[in-house]
Amino acid sequence: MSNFLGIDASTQSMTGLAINTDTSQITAEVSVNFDERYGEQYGVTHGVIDLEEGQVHSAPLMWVEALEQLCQQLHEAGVDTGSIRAIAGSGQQHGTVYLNESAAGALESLDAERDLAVQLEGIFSRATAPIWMDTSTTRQCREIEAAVGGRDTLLQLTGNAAFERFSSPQIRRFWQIDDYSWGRTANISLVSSFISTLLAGRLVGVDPGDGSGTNLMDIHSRRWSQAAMDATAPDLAQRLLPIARPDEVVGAIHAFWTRRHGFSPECQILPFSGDNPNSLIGLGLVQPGQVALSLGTSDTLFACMDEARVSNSGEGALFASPDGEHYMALICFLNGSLAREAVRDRYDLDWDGFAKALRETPPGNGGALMLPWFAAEIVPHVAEPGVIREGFDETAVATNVRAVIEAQALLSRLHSEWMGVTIGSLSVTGGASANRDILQVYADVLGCTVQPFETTNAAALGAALRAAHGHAKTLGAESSFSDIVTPFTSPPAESRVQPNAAHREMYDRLLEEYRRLEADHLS
Ligand code: ADP
Ligand code: XUL
Repeated sequence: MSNFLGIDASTQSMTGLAINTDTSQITAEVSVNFDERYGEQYGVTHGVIDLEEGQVHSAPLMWVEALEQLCQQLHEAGVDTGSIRAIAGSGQQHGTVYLNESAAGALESLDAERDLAVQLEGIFSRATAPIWMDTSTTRQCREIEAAVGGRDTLLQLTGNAAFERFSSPQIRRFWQIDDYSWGRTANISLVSSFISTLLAGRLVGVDPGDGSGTNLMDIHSRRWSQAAMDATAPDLAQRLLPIARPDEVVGAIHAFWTRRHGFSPECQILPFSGDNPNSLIGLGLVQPGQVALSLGTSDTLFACMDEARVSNSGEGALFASPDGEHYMALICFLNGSLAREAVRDRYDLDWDGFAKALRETPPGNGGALMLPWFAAEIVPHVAEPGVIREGFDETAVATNVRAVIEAQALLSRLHSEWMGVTIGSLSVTGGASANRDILQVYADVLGCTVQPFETTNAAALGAALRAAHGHAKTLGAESSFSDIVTPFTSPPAESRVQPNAAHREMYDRLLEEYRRLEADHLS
């Protein structure tokens, strides 16, 4: 049997997802919720510790406990851990784990008779780990950008300007505020590489996917950049392991896991990556031009790109794809369901009534255009809420419904231009992807097929698929990522929504109108 495991260490929980590549099935999915199990013990709420003044941390020892608990739950769910051939994984991006010089020895000599957490409680030089929700490092962001020669230099070098949540500003701040503990720090892991380290029983480096969320990796060579490290903290190179190849096994699982949790000694560990880069694989985006849009509370767009293009206006993040070859862009529109619900509720509609209004209004909406900033927006940056209507007013119910959806589709087209990809297909996930009338608008505006995609946990699935790919490589089987992901990531053909070619030119013109309207209001 060809069984593989993906582990996703996310903010609020740790998930294990097992797949069988012979039957193309997800065979198990279990999750450890941090608040439920460890809320009191580690002082976490929603998985995090609020240290105030923008400092948001979590507890790495809690993740150690959760990993053992996850194995327990896999057993309870009937998973034969002995049949798992390889494990890859995913971590919330950017978070940093600080280890002292005892870590390597403690990991190597793990004893299967004792709890993991008891054996590892002394390996940290910092008890807590700052995570992606931490916003306390604005000063450090500016210092780092200045030290490398400016924001644009850092952007071109690492793919991203300095963001508060990224690892480099977090590391710099730690060095600045706690010189003593910095001195005791022998190694810095990310959340992803910390979990792979626990499984391998030795220090494992990060992959380029998660490395690109640090502001420390040269996005073109996929190696640590000396200039970025120098701009961050002294002697950082000694504290970071070289970046690992995402598709190359780092070694077998440590004997602790075979003796205590029944894994096979042959079970291979792959480098873990960030949750977003793993989701790219789990959504099946392994060819340039494949794009996914999650229509959730906010709308998040993921794209697979052939080159490392950057967003000069800072509208999106750029990461290396863990397929080892491509890049991914990620942009977040805050006004997603938030805006759709505001319109629905304003006119006392339900989702059926909302869909009916879309069907009853003409594509192009008779020229009515809306800037749908019901709340302050991330992309494009809009500091104050304010909805703008051109060519209609608030009283026209159905026109308002179509205007908000056409605006969202036009915005996703406009603000993905920097990626330089022609959107060939769009997979949609999230609550609003159930609404086929919304999907028809996206298909027409973007001029591509739209396919709804039911995901369980795209990051954990992507990790399991990466494990299958890495394992195939060790057998000398050159299977492409497309071959591996397709059976797991292809929605049925009949669920696809096709674009209506008759509207293409009209939407091309409308895009230009929309560009002008947006520019007028942002200037
Ligand atoms: P999140 O993961 O951000 O919590 P979900 O992906 O679960 O969000 O999506 C939830 C949202 O989906 C709800 O807030 C609701 O606005 C939206 N939704 C659910 N059904 C429909 C529908 N038929 N049409 C449009 N939106 C819908
Ligand atoms: C991405 C980001 C989050 C985290 C947690 O830049 O900060 O998506 O990866 O999921």
